[in-house]
Amino acid sequence: MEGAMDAARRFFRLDLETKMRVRRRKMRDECDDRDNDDDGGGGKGGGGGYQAELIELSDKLLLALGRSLNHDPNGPSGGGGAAVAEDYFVSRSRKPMCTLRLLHYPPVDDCDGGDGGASGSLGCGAHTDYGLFTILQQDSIGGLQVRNRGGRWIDAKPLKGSFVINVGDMLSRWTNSEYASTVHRVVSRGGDRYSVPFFFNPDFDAVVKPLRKEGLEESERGPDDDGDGGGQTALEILKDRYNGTFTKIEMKS
Ligand SMILES: O=C(O)CCC(=O)C(=O)O
Repeated sequence: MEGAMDAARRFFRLDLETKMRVRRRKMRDECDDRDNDDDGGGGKGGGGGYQAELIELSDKLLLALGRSLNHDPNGPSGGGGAAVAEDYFVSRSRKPMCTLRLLHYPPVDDCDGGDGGASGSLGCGAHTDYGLFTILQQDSIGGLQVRNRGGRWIDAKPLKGSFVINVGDMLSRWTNSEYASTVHRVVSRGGDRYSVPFFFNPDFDAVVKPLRKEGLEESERGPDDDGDGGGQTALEILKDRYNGTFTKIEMKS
């Protein structure tokens, strides 16, 4: 873990010209083909050991997700919600689209305005992540906050050796909001802050459609009860979201 954080600190100390030479890959090229791993363990997505370890952790999370949604329709609760096989998500994430990002929040004078960020400097405004989930490593400075169901901002205090896992919009959509997207933001605490988010998405061609509908028998569903045109692939969803974001930026400038 610390190696990745050190890499972030080293990277942001480089001069601008050197940093600008680092090119982003296309989303589709960020797949990590773990079934055909011919590059020494880091996967085709690169990022070396740290990314490979995060993908291993992601597999565990995917299995836990499947397990948690593996409701037994004949069980005491009568099922309810989605019903999927335990390996539902893991089997659709064999070549996941992943992005490892290094972030630096330079210090700001204004800090959080004394009101927890409502009027002061936000390092990163309130948002939800687009994808399935994000495994986030933050340094000890703090400032990350998540919004609870009551609308209150709660500090996600840095705990040594821990990750924050944020549920993304794709998982929320897929699970019919059984897992709700995590609304989060970063308020400035004054010092330099570094974080390393790892955005995890399933295979580019995984079809994402609300599970409850998919779990129903055809006869219960009605002839065309999808409402979402049969679902979109993960890549289509991400492209739509990125295109939406970039359109907005262009209109502002
Ligand atoms: O830096 C952080 O702690 C959060 C980063 C974040 O929210 C994001 O990159 O989407």
